[in-house]
Amino acid sequence: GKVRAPTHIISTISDDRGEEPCYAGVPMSSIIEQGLGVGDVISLLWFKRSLPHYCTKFIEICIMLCADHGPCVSGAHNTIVTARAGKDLVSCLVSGLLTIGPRFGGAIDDAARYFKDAYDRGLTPYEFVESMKKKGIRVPGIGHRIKRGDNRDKRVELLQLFARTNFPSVKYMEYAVQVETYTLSKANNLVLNVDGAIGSLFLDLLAGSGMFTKPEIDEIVGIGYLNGLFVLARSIGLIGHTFDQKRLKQPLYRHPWEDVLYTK
Ligand code: Q5B
Repeated sequence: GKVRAPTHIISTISDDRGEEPCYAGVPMSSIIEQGLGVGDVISLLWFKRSLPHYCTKFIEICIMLCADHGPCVSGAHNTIVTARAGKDLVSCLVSGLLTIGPRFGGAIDDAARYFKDAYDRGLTPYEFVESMKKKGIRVPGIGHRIKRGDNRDKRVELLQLFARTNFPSVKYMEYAVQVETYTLSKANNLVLNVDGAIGSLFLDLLAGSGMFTKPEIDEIVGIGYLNGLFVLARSIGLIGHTFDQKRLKQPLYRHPWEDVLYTK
């Protein structure tokens, strides 16, 4: 029989060798003819399957709602400073992206991990939050610099509304809301933030859609796919901030001395 020389790369998500490129086996023309969108393309390339419409719509809503949050957040600030230093688009983009992490935008995976573990183990919100406090870990997905109990994040409300209307189950999100009720009783800034809303709701999507086995869900949460949603979304805004600064011909940024505490 034929002997295949060992390959150096294994790839399972796309193939460009035929007449037209395929994403997870679905030809490009079929994607266009069916009128599919970015949520469907993400489903194919990240999850290697076609997901129901409410799931792909939810993915698209996450992308739209996280595309930008003004010039003052860490990522946009870095991008603006980099653009004003005269750097190219990719440098401006990555300098902003590199701020995404456990405090800013990159708490979605950990929120999903911790909420899933706590819910699946039957911990009450009190037991969960207090156990995190004992370990000295801030609850991922909880807390915001400007959002408060009396000034909720509209993005979180929109995600919750969509999921309550369209998802078969929102048990993880409702658990996250109970956690928020408890954390808000401690401090007014400890709201469920956009990372926590997406993390808990994606657990509901994975568990409730019937499209994923339990080992697959564990693998997705374990590898950490979900911060990818924020990275992808915020790239849209960071690219926008780059163009904005260049269009405005903004000069080199230098932070004012008055705003630095010089001390020994
Ligand atoms: N405390 C987000 O902190 C922030 C606590 C907590 C228990 C918590 C903080 C945090 C977890 C990570 C997370 C995603 C750093 C946020 C995002 C995207 C964004 C951004 C934008 C966009 C804010 C004051 C007191 C202290 C703390 C306690 C705070 N958080 N306790 N669990 N989670 N959250 N990140 O305001 O006793 O005084 O020592 O790390 O989910 O990034 O718009 O800006 O779209 O761009 O700096 O929305 O919550 O508060 O550090 O002064 O803490 O609250 O221990 O207690 P702050 P701090 P104490 S969404």
